[in-house]
Amino acid sequence: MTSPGFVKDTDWLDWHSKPSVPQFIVPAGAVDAHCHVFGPGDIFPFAAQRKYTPCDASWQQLFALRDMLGFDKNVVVQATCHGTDNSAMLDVLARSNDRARGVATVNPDVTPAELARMHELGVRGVRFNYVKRLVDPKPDEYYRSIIGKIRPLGWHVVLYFEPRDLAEKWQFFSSLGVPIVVDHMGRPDVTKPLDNAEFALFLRFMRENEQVWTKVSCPDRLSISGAPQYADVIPFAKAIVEEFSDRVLWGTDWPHPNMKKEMPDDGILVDYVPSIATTAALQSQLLVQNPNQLYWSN
Ligand code: 0GY
Repeated sequence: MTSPGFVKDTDWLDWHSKPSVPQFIVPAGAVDAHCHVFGPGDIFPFAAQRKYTPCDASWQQLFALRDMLGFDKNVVVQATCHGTDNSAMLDVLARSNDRARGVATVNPDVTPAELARMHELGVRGVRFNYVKRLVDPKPDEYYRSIIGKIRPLGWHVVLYFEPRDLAEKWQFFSSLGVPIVVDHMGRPDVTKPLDNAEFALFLRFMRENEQVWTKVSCPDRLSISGAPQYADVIPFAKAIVEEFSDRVLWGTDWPHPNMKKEMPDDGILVDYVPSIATTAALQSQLLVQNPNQLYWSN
């Protein structure tokens, strides 16, 4: 599952070859709002500056998973192994028959024409990644100049950060002036009590900034207790879903980059959803209304 010319990392775990069919039937129109593609590397080479070399994970495999899990649509987030070359992600959008939207990674040199083409194909946001094992840090000005270019298109910024980054970047993140979507609840440390200071800061960030949304995704990345329940993550995700029901999104994170111990079963991840969105109304907001509003309304 790796193209000639690329050798995946020795500790790389491939995506699950036979995920289970979920017991939970997702509502009609459900969106997997966080997933990626990798290559295939012989068609869409991985970036020279990447921090990992993955297996391939193609649009055909993504769409097959979407259908098997019962989802209607995908939001494909540019994976860091592709740097700022968004070709693989844009190719998925072009093939999706309007059933996929994208989040790109761009640098400040991106031109209005390139952004307009991306918008036409279905891109609705850019991702700023603060996780240092994935990308090298950039100054605030780098990101501000990108925001100046995407604002006219009505796009949002997806932020991927860890708890200490929020404390450090609070002022900057609070001043972006465009909608923000935070990946994986800002990666809370679920070994700490629910009322821990870092998670309280994250809740405050959402309370004080009404344009901030979050993905209650990736229990597999956060959990110590593990599958299938991901019991230690539930209180954190459930608290967010209940307080910010109109600003939450959910996604599989397929093909699950950089999992080091165990590859999650995507069917089990779908079965986790009712434990954090406990009513049909919350499930509908999380999986249908919210992502459709953010990604398919403009
Ligand atoms: C995720 C998480 C990770 C990786 C990436 O783009 C990426 O490489 O997002 C990670 O390693 O934590 O959301 O897929």
